[in-house]
Amino acid sequence: AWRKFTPKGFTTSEDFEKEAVRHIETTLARSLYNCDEVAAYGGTALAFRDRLILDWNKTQQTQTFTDQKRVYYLSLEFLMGRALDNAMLNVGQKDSATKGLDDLGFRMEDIISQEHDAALGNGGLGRLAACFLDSMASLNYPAWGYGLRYRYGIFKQEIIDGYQVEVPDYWLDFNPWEFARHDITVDVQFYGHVNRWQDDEGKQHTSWEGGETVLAVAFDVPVPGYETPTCNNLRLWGSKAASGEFDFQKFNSGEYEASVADQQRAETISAVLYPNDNLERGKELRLKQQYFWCAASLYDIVRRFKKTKRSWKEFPNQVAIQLNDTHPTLAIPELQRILVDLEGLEWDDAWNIVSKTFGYTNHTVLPEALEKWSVPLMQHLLPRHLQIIYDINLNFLQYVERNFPKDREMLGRVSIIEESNPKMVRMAYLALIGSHKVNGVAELHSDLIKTTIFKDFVKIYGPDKFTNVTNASKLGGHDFLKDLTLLSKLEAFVDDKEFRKEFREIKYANKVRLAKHIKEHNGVTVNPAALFDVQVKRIHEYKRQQLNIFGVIHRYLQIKSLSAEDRKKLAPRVSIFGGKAAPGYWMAKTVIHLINKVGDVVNNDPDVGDLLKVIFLEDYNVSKAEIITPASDISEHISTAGTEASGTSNMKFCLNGGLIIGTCDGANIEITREIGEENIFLFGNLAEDVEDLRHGHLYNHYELEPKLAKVFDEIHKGRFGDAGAFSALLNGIVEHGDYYLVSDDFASYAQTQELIDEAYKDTEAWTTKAILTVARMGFFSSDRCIDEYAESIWNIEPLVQKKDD
Ligand code: 26M
Repeated sequence: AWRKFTPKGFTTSEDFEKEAVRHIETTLARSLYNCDEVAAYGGTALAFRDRLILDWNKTQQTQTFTDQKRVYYLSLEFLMGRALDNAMLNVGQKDSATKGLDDLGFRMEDIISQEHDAALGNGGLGRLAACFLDSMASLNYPAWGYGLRYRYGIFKQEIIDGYQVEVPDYWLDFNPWEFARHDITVDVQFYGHVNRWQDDEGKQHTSWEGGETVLAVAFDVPVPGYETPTCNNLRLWGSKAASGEFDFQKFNSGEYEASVADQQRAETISAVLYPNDNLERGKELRLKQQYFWCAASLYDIVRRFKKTKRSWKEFPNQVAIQLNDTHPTLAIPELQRILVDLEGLEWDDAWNIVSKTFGYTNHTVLPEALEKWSVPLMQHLLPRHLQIIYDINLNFLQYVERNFPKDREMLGRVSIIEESNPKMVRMAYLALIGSHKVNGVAELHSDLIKTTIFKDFVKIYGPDKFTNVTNASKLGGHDFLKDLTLLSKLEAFVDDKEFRKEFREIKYANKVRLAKHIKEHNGVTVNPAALFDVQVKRIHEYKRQQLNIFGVIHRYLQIKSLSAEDRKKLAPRVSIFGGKAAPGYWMAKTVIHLINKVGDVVNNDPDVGDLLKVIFLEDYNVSKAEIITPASDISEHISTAGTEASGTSNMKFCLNGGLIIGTCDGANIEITREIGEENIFLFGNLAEDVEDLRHGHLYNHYELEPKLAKVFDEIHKGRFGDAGAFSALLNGIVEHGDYYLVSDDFASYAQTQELIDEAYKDTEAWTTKAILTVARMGFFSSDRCIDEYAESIWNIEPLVQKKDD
């Protein structure tokens, strides 16, 4: 609606053309007569960028003048995908541009696909951060994101002979969406030593001296809201050698090579995104990334606050900082250091400010994902921060001791320092102790953290420090409907014949589009009338892609056992997989290999034909998700109960008119509550039973589920290539305790898949389920989610801009 009052820039296809051509000829210095799709993309992006920038400047100016409380979202990952389509959707005028491009001889779809994904994230956590930025802008919250400007995002995945191969993702060649602010820099210090002294009045001082300095340079990315003039900022830090270190000292003293090496070492900090998802490996460079980014962001936030000349007491009234998992936890001791060492506040006054400022979101209970850093490493890299962490811990443990004098064991359990060899800093405890609120990301998950990893802390702080904010998703340009508040109105159309027909036609068209993609990329012809069964997400044992592929093999064996006559009664299915394995995660890579081998056999078996196809889609990412998600009939969210904190693609699939098969885990439970249990296919053991089942595996003899045993026999016989390649995968289940309960859940899974086959045959009933699902998903809008954070954690208000004159 704001657009109607603020007709800046072009509003017709002719005006768009003028702007795009001007940029192609001048900004890009390309002559029109050899204008290719790359240049047309550049011209289009720059034309829309101009419109964003005006809003962006205005928004930032208004936020500065109004000076109300702001929220800073600290995340090492922002999985943004492509920006142009989003900019067009938010600014409006996509139709003018489409028409204009058509006049110039281009198709909008081809131009959009020229853009490189901004793939600065691994999976759910990074994608959530991107959705949050979008909603914070759409709802007019004064909010900034802070992250790292990786030169290489998540690797590109190639599948060669059925194996994953990683290729670097260099994405910055031409990025019109970032603005280098070479004048906005921060010196970030590493290593060195701590100095303590007393001044003339006897006051203690502490300073951190020596070591090396790396320069953080700001790169700003505009974040436009949907149908609002608010345009927020995402500030990404790039690392550079601090001048002085490079050009003067060493360069002039003839140490040219050493100075180049210094420069490269500095630039290495922001060079690459660590490609682990839910796994912590304790690498020094990762810790350097974390401190570099926390220090630069905190300096920037404090600098902005100091310009207002307010007293330090007011800091938490002006600033909320949200920690996206424990990755930014060093921001806590860093703010304490700034206040005590640099600004001269008393420890307790400073700590009061710090712990009112931060909120911490936990995204996982998997033990291997909980961040711990070795004390010797921290001592070496961040000597002053380690001292501060010890002091925070001392104060905390004294408080615990006073309040729980009888429970001596508790002190060791809740200490920030784990007394192992080497000693370790438990980042989740530090994040919790230094924050005023801790939240989980779905109801079950928020309950689980209170009864497992943070159990003692509920006793210490009481339950009110802990809360739940269920994750959510954003509806983008390719989705069924754009306005989630209108979703519920759909329910009234569930019996409308015309609507039902159109609904099915859209789904079918989306499946045709995906079938075309599969033909082009996998060389396999799939029938768009078949049931499309999709599992796309990071490959991880807890997400159980192995359960899915074993189910596919089971289906294949069943088809093979039937007569040609009986086969005709079966429902045709396409099983579609996609997702990246962390490069060092061998079990996950084995699962990818098995899926591809099964595909080779099944897709070329003339007995099977259209009844079953198995597809692995290479390099699953945000822009591919835009093609895959709307084309699914069923998607799989089948983690071992209690392991998937929330999941967000489950919501995305439902919002796009697909049904889901899932376990009682993460947000699946709340999705069920919203859409009705008759509209979802749930199966498997419950979270409360998992511990006992695992225990039983370890201490009693256990039998493999019989149908699964048959599947394993066929793999052993070499039906899908050399069985040796899969022995670790099978042995984990047969001999090593089946930690993820694949066998325990197999019968229930296979049976539920049969129910799905039957349900899909009844097109009318299926359509009803799908429509009701979409209509009842309003709760899972990221706008709702951000309002909850704003109200219950950040205590901030929207800042609506005055109408332009
Ligand atoms: C840690 C150390 C070194 C390198 C990388 C990491 C790391 C990176 C990403 C650890 C965890 C990371 O992400 C975890 C994640 O994506 N969690 C998911 O968060 C989603 C949003 O809340 C949830 O929906 C998913 O259930 C949860 O798995």
